[in-house]
Amino acid sequence: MAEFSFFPSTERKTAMYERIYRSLYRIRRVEERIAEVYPTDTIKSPVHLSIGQEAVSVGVCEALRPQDVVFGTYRSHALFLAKGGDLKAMIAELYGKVTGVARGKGGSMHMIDLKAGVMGTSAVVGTTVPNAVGYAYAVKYRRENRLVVSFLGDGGVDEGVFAESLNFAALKKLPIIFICENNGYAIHTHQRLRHPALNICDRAAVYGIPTERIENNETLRIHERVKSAVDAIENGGQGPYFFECMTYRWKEHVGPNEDYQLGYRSREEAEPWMRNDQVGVLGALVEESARKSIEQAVDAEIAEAFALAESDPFPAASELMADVYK
Ligand SMILES: Cc1ncc(C[n+]2csc(CCOP(=O)(O)OP(=O)(O)O)c2C)c(N)n1
Ligand SMILES: [Mg+2]
Repeated sequence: MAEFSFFPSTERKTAMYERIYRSLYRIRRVEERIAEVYPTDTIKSPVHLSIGQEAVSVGVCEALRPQDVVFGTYRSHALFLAKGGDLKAMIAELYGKVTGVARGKGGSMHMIDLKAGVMGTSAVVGTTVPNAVGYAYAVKYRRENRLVVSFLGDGGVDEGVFAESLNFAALKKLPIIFICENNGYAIHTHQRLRHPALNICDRAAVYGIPTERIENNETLRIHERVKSAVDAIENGGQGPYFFECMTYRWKEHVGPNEDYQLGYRSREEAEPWMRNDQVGVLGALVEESARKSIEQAVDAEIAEAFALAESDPFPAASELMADVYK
């Protein structure tokens, strides 16, 4: 894949670092607030937190244009926010309120914001991969100026539909970028116990798709590499591209707590990832007064979103069967 080849000016770099820091900090604080509120049982949805994995969504979305669209997994708070999804509607959804993204009926795993290009996320592992490929097929044949990004976990690779989708995307040379967030685990099962060969890129490469594994969860590196693929497609090149982004989930699979006591993984394994915390790394690249004003504004925005979600109404009982397809 071509090396990334633009050298941003100092002002552009400062603005970019501030934007990326704001996005990382905002996602982290939103999920920390969710974790704080969760034990009160006012949030009426299971929550799969992305704390520790924010770099992937933020690095990728910084490379996208507003018209580009994303499809995600049930662990998509970070993706939803990084792509510009409406924070108030997201939090209201977690509370089951009618002002939520799915009018309170979808919960945390079913995020959507069509205006922002978040086309949908799903509780069923692997299902949004063919959705994204189908969308990319339509984009190509309607000659639309946009591209599609399909997020999946290392567990999504275990679904048969992964192979079918990559095959079709490669065959039709679709404008799609696959982002596999490899956090090493599907629930409590390590990749070593599921895959005889650990390099997921090798699986995508058999379809002739250009692939790249990005180690170390570094936001700027992820951004730089994905931007080169976005630029290549934008400049008339063909997709798909496939990135395997190595990352790590700090909290339990589902819920607000840590789970190192369960024994399927150790805190020692997590520590190097925590030392490389991207919120801190990017925060150190932003001048202190700018950083403080970003943090103040974000904290106020989050407080308002949670307060509104608490006071907003639940859907009326008469809405129970509305928008339900069977
Ligand atoms: C089709 C299907 N099979 C099984 C499950 C149960 N399940 C929920 S999450 C999960 C693990 C997925 O792991 P991964 O894709 O790596 O995502 P991560 O949780 O690590 O973000 C499984 C097997 C499911 N939701 N859907
Ligand atoms: Mg995983």
